[in-house]
Amino acid sequence: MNVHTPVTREVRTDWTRDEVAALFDLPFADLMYRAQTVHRAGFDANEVQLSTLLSIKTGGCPEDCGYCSQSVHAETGLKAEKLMDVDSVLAEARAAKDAGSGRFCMGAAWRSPKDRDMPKIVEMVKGVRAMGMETCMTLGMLTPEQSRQLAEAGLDYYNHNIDTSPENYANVISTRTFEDRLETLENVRAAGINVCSGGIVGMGETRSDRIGFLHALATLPHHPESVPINALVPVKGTPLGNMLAETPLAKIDEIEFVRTVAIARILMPESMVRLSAGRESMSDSAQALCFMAGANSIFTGDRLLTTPNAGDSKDAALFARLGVRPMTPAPACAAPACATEAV
Ligand code: SAM
Ligand code: DTB
Ligand code: SF4
Repeated sequence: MNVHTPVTREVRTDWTRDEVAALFDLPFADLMYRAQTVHRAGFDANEVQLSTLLSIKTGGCPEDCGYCSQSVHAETGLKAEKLMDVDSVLAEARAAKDAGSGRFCMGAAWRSPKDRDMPKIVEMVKGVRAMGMETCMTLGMLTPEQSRQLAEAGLDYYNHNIDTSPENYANVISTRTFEDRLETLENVRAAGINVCSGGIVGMGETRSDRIGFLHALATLPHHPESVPINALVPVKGTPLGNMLAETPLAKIDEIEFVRTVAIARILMPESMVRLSAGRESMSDSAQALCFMAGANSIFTGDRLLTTPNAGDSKDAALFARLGVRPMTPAPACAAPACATEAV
């Protein structure tokens, strides 16, 4: 691949690893040119979609994800809490809507939801949707039946990240497999819910892992509608947070992060690419490069799930400097529930 290879916005699920590797090898300006061309063919390059996160069930998670503050295996001192009540969740959603957010993403520190939790979860989805916001949940692994229940409640998106390459997965998480993740993604897709799936870079992985990670996403039978690209938020007391504290040079180079975003955009031209966790420690210039590379969504507010986020006033200032507008109304939703109800 070189600057003369034609740039197309064709949606392909047959990308080869060699093609992804060739994109990573491009000179930066050529890569940005390709990403911009693909991005501008499908989106308004000055619009960014806003989503807001809420941790509806914090801490005490039995999984051992090496990056996560909420794992019982980590020593982060985070206090485990019970599932929030529906009214408190709806009050937070209302505040997010009033602050201009279009999508409300509710996250739970579970391996998978218990059937006894489902009625409350369903009420949360219905309540947020009734406010006219898009809904997203991330609750861990789902069965086909749980996926069906969430689809029936009107859930627009389900977030379930593949996190890293198949070959690096066991270095990061040992309590489930990459295939377990794919199985939930299949269940969600089969239920007709839009898929949100991405991962984390900056965990000390190799470029080959970043290639494998993006290749795995781009060769799913359907590209995820949303692709969150997180930069690791190093949390003291987690294996990966401790690793970064001991070897600061393992921190991902910002240019390599921007490359990862640009390649996600090129491989999945119709997906929303979200510049997710990690913005708090990123320079404005690096964020601007990510938007130029085709990122067109962020998490707003001053908190992600358990760690700080850039915050609304910082984002408003950045948007003003860049001439970026929040995407309103929310992009058309393809979930079956959207066809029947006004959003
Ligand atoms: N328990 C559910 C699960 O794992 O699917 C949902 C919540 S989990 C916190 C959602 C995602 O957040 C993870 O898959 C991971 O990609 C991301 N994440 C968690 N901790 C992070 C960190 N410290 N830095 C960056 N991303 C993180
Ligand atoms: C995703 O890819 N990133 C969000 C969301 N999906 C659920 C979570 C980021 C979590 C960052 C660490 C924390 O705040 O605990
Ligand atoms: Fe649990 Fe999700 Fe954190 Fe993993 S990422 S420990 S599954 S909350």
